[in-house]
Amino acid sequence: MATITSKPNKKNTKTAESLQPGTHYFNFYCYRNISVKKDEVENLLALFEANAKNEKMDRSKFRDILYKQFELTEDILMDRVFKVFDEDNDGNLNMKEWVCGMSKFLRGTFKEQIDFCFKVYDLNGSGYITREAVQHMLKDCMVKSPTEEDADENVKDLVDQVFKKMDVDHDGKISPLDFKTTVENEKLLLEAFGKCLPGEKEVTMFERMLPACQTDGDLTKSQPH
Ligand SMILES: [Ca+2]
Ligand SMILES: [Ca+2]
Repeated sequence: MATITSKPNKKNTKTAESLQPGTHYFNFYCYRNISVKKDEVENLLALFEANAKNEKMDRSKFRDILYKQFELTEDILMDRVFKVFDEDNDGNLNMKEWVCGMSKFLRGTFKEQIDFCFKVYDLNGSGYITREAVQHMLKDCMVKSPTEEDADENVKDLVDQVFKKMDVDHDGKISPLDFKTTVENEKLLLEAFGKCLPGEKEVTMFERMLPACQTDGDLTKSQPH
């Protein structure tokens, strides 16, 4: 059984304090009017360190966490989530990218979630969600059709319907504003092209389990094979 042996250390405390501003994480919280130190960022950093080499987490370790902790399964979307986290685009996550990304991923406001999902669905990073991207993402979600031809036809119909709804300004691509306008009217469309955010239950379970990273706790599920 795998265990994480990262323990609190001064370096992490300092890094955690510098990374906390601007995130949805807390260094302190109040319990019955007593201020208690709650090292949320340190917990996140402990998990990071357990999965990182030379303070960098690679794509496969990150995907492992997405899959095991948050039940994301679509390869293409997991890769995009990684790219959205990887702000400097160097192919690895550093501590800041990890903490800021997790803050939005787990505790993002609705506005942050809209922005996050848009970036994930913008498969080629062009700043728009294209017809090709929608087709690609929806193809995997479709129920198997008897023939390839039927499948293509069904996807095409679906893409047409999507664009009728989401391409608000009818210019043939979904802009951030098109996406925001549509999702604000119909919240369920936030993850219209596939799961890329964790569910409430997964967030609760993850956050409950996270403090175990600060001790010799067992976090088997988040350990890569
Ligand atoms: Ca990076
Ligand atoms: Ca448009």
